[in-house]
Amino acid sequence: MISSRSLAILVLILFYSQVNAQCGQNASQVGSTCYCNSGYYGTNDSNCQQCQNNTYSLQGVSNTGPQVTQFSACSYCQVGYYVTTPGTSAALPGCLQCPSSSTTINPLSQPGSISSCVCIDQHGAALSSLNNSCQCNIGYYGTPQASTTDPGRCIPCPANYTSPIGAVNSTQCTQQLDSSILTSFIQLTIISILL
Ligand SMILES: *[C@@H]1O[C@H](CO)[C@@H](O)[C@H](O)[C@H]1NC(C)=O
Ligand SMILES: *[C@@H]1O[C@H](CO)[C@@H](O)[C@H](O)[C@H]1NC(C)=O
Ligand SMILES: *[C@@H]1O[C@H](CO)[C@@H](O)[C@H](O)[C@H]1NC(C)=O
Ligand SMILES: *[C@@H]1O[C@H](CO)[C@@H](O)[C@H](O)[C@H]1NC(C)=O
Ligand SMILES: *[C@@H]1O[C@H](CO)[C@@H](O)[C@H](O)[C@H]1NC(C)=O
Ligand SMILES: CC(=O)N[C@H]1CO[C@H](CO)[C@@H](O)[C@@H]1O
Repeated sequence: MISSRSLAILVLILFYSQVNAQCGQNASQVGSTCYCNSGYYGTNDSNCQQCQNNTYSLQGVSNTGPQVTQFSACSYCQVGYYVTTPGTSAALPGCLQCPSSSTTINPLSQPGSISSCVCIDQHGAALSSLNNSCQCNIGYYGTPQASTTDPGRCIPCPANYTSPIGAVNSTQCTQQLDSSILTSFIQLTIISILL
C-alpha cells in the first residue's frame, strides 16, 4: 500500500528530476534557469566546459550566457589554491596550490600569498612566506592534521603549560609563569626578606 503522502513525495521527486534533466551536462537549475555548475563555463548550459589550470567559476550569469568566456567566468582559483596574478579579459588568474596540510576556505580571485592559506588543523599556526609549512600553534604540540580525516593533530599542552610554535613533543610544553604564580612568588620573596 502506498500512502497518498509517499505518492505525493514520489510525484514531486519525479517532477524535480524531470525538470533538472532538462539542463545540459555539468549544469543544474537555479530558480527556473539552467546554469553551468560552479567550476564550469559556457555560452549556454548545453555547452559547459571545465575551467582550466586550477581556476574556478561561480554558478550563475557570470559563468553561463552568450557573452561568457573562460576568462570572464574562470576568474577564481579553486579551493586549495591561492591567486598569484589576477585574471583578465584575456588571461586566467595564476593559481598556486597551498602548502600541504593547508587550504583556502573559499575560491579566491584577489591576488594573495601563502598567508591566504590556513592549516586544516584548527590549532595550526598562521602561514606566511617565512613559515610556509603547517606547524602546531603556541600552546599545542604534535603533527598538524594533513586532511580532515587524518588522525594526526595538534594536542593542547596540559593546563598552565605552554609551548612555542612548532612544538612536536609534549616535553616542549613548559610551565606558564602566569601572573598569580608570579604574585605569590613576589609575596614569598618579600616575606622571606622581611623575616
Ligand atoms: C549552445 O552553444 C553552442 C556553442 O556556442 C551552440 O552550438 C548551441 O546551438 C547552443 N545551444 C543552444 C540551445 O542555444
Ligand atoms: C594552462 O597551463 C598550460 C601550462 O602552463 C598552458 O600551456 C595553457 O595555455 C594554460 N591554459 C590557459 C587557458 O591559460
Ligand atoms: C615561524 O615559526 C617559528 C618556529 O618555527 C616561530 O618561532 C615564529 O614565531 C613563526 N613566525 C610567525 C610569524 O608565525
Ligand atoms: C592553573 O592556574 C590557575 C591560576 O593560577 C589555577 O587556578 C589552576 O588551579 C591551575 N591549574 C592547574 C591544573 O594547575
Ligand atoms: C618525546 O620526547 C621524549 C623525551 O625525549 C621521548 O622519550 C618520546 O619518545 C618523544 N615522543 C614522541 C612522540 O616523539
Ligand atoms: C564534475 C562533473 O560532474 N563532471 C562531469 C561533466 O560531464 C561529463 C560528461 O557527462 C562527466 O563525465 C563528468 O563527470
